[in-house]
Amino acid sequence: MQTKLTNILQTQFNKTIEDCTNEELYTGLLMLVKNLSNDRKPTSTPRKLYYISAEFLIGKLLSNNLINLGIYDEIKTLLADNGKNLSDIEEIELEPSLGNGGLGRLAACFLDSIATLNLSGDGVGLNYHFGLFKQKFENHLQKEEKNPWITDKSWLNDTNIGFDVEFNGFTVHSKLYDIDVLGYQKGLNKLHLFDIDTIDETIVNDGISFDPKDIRKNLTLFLYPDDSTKEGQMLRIYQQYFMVSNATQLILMEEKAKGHDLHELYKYVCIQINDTHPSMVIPELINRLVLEGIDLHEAIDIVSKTCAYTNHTILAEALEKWHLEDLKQVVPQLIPTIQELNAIAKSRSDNKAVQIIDEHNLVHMAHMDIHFGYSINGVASLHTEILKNSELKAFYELYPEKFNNKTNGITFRRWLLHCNNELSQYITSLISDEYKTDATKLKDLLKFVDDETVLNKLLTIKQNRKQDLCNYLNKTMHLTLNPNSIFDIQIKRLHEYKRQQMNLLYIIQLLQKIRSGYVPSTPITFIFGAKAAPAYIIAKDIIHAILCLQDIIAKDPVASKYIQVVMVENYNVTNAEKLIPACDFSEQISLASKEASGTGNMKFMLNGAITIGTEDGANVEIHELVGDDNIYIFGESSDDVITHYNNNDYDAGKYYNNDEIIKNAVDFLISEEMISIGQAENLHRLHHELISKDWFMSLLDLKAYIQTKDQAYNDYEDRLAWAKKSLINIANAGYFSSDRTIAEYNHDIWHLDK
Ligand code: GL9
Repeated sequence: MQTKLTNILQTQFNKTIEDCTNEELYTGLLMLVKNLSNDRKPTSTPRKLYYISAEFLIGKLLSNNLINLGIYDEIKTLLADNGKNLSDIEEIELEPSLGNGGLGRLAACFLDSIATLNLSGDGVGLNYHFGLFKQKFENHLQKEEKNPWITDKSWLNDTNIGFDVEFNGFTVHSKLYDIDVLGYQKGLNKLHLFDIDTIDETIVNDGISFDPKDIRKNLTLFLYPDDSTKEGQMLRIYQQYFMVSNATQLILMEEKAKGHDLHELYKYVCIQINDTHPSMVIPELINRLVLEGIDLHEAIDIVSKTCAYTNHTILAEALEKWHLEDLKQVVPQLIPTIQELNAIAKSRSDNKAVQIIDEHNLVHMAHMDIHFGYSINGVASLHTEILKNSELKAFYELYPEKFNNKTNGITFRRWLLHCNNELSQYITSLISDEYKTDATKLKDLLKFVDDETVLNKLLTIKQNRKQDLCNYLNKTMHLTLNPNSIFDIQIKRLHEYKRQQMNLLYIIQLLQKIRSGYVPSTPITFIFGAKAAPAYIIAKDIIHAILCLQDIIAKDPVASKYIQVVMVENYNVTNAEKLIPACDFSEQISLASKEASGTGNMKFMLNGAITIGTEDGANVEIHELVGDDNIYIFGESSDDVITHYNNNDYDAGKYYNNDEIIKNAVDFLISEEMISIGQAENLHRLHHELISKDWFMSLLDLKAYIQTKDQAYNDYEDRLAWAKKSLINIANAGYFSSDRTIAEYNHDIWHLDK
């Protein structure tokens, strides 16, 4: 490697490693990785998967590519020998923010595992120039700024491929950029990101506004933007059609080049529809097969055997429904096909719940996916059960054989080997490195549950990561954290169902307890990281309240000795990689039934944090794996929550009025103290929301949450017992490797190697 790298640097900059700047070294490493990718054998299986997704939250790629090429240690040492630091060079890379959260990050983990299992499977998505906004805090409020990430030195490779995409009245020409996806030790696939060459970046001032008048200048500027306005919704339709029309043309181009018979497309191709954003691929592919001379009904049959759909949420607002009229305005060519599909669906069932076009002329994209896809899966076992038994019950009765569960997973390359190298190496020293390709081998760690040397070492590694996080936050955000405090972390999108507001209320009641004389045994640092959708008012109010409380506690001479609140700015993949390994308590406190799976919960567990959570999403499976003693579970069950919704009998006011602790905590939001540093309007709005609506029932579980957390903090004091819990979590995390998830997708849905 040394010769290869020095040659590149010599030709590019006429310099040695030692003389290069970090920027030059970054460029050199980028070129080295690209060269090595070219030497690698691409995957080739009889069938090929196209994973179409509006989001791929890939994170920075340098280190992961070095790891997957097996040259990370070598390069790190080589640089160090020349006075250079690989982590400083990593800083140069900009993180592409091509996703919102879990759904997009899952797609990125999946690409890593598909390549690692040596399966042919490419991602297809869009090349958003500014991605999701960059979050800034100003006056305790979230501000959105643009987030450019594309530079001339990037992982994007130009291709000569482009297609015409027709909209009502105009055509745009696309341009395809590819990113190589390197599997661990073997496998090479591609992430295809489509763009247009007429995009105009200068239209943008802030991180969210665009000019809706000319789609050709706006189409790929942002990750699907604010859909609270009509313009925002229309732009989403344009983006989605642009994505799937390009995907379809790419697939047909590749299939023809392979000489495959399009009548048998399903034998060679599988399309995974990641949530409902790519659903228009169904009518688009039907139309294009018809253009190839295939009869309409045969085309529908072919597509039905080619497409599979993953559902990622039961939140109704996230399941896309478009007005037929709006679709007609953007893509009139799809309307007759959608109407035909609707007619077929009606002939299969007259149940209104399964219609594609409803009585308000809304087109239900998920319904189209279920009727005309051959598989539908949820992302954790509880979630799939809820789909089958309530949300999509009518569909399950119609097509029981199509439903299946695929519990999410995470790539251990990024979420252990890269982000916690010391832990990974220590595990290797205990049980060999077989767990890197077979994650179930982590179970061998259970031999050491009572080994004090091992337990102490785990505590030391955790302490090292906490110190690393302190240094990082100090350098990047000028925050000072106490490395000897408990790190209690909630990082995820800001949404009421995830209940950051319940965590906030816990902290408030603890502050009040400390002010009346209580002294915690160990100080606690409460860390949050979350972006709120720009138009989601209550979510932004919750951020505001957290930031105000952060200030109040910091200024309180007594309370600040014991507790600190820190809201990390611009939460993203890069800072998740620092936060997760440093965590003691993983907050997974969504209202039961609402979090389809969660994947942060898995990353924390793998890094030895203990979960405090509800019986929701994949928490249920974590609980089953680690047992009652190694997780803190609280709150009402999903069945009871669903019953509350069905009976419409939840009354937040009752909980507020009947409990002093709850009342005092909630009222603190509109106390003199809060209002004097925050915005009265926002704080009153949040207060009012909590006591009158509280749609996601944070007051319902608050008492149980307080008790459980107090117990958990108490247990933390016995350090060896705590380390044992930690070890049991790590040892049982193997199930959540995305290699396992992808092997299941392949075995049950894709059949790529058969
Ligand atoms: C989500 C679910 O909410 C998560 O529970 C799940 O883990 C992921 C991946 O399956 O999918 N569905 C969804 O719409 N998002 C998810 O994270 N949203 C975002 O990514 C913002």
